[in-house]
Amino acid sequence: MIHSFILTGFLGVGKTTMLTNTVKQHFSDKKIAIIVNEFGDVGIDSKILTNVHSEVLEISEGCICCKLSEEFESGVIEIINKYNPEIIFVETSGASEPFPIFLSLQNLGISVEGIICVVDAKNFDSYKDNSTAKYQLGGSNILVLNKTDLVTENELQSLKQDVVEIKEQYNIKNNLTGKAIFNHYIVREAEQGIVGKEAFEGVYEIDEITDIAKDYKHHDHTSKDSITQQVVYLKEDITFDNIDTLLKSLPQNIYRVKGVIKTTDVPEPLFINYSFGDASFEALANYEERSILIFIGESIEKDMTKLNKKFSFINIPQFRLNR
Ligand SMILES: Nc1nc2c(ncn2[C@@H]2O[C@H](COP(=O)(O)OP(=O)(O)O)[C@@H](O)[C@H]2O)c(=O)[nH]1
Ligand SMILES: [Mg+2]
Repeated sequence: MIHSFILTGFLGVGKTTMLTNTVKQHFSDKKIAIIVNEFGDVGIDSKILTNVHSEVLEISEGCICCKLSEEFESGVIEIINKYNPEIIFVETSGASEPFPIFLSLQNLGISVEGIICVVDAKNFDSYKDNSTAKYQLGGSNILVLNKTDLVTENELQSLKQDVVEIKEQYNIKNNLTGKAIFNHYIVREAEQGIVGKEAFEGVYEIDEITDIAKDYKHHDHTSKDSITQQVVYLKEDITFDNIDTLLKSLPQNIYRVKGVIKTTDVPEPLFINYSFGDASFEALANYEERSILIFIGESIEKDMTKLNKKFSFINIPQFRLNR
């Protein structure tokens, strides 16, 4: 039987980092395949991940939890046929809930060993009121508090209380019996997504939770805090300073920016990873395409109009990755 883990957690909390830094180490004796569905991704995570893992399939667009279950399921079948993996890791979009993906995997006869919710210890307060973030906690059974390097011990303890409180409140329940679906859950701490192997072991008996969610109600993504994206090309003569200015000028409701940019003053193309005010840059060889950025956040339309004017972006309204 094929086993699987689902990685959930809000935008930019460190899911890909965990896949890159931990997973391969713990499962070096197993054949692993990875499926990534970063919200509105432009194929960037998979570029990073394929440096570490050879079997990466990207489901590139939209939110697998609501629209794409067919595409997701056929993607899983594709990766099984191609690589015959023993374990599949699914990194879900930061804007989706894990439970429908859990059901899809179960439909395909794949055993789900754990649903890992990565939490950003530093930025949890900025996103904890988002309804998707709450359901991500409620729908998981392994909670990993990541980015612990960015908070004090006291902050970490109070964060843990907040997280557990929300977890308890949003813990998904069997509609028929009213009982919690996960008989127990664990909380772990991590830095750069590094967690011990025990976090992946024997958290609950999956058999207990088959058939539970026939009436599962997917919550409404069109609510006011639903998450949207905008993908843009950049003009060619941008400098590194321009990018810096751009990132520093972003409003708080734009949580996440990713992309690959070519500047006039840094020789190599740079992979940009921005979340909640912090940006990291990584040189990316072999990127031949145009500079592209994706902005993700809540109600970002007006802000994007302003940014578009200021930085002369070229909007790509219906972005699709060419595969
Ligand atoms: N300081 C710090 N930064 C982290 C940690 N984990 C991830 N990051 C950074 O957070 C950003 C988002 O991480 P990523 O794994 O892409 O998030 P994802 O959207 O959940 O997949 C990247 O710039 C990472 O380098 C951590 O433990 N500490
Ligand atoms: Mg990611």
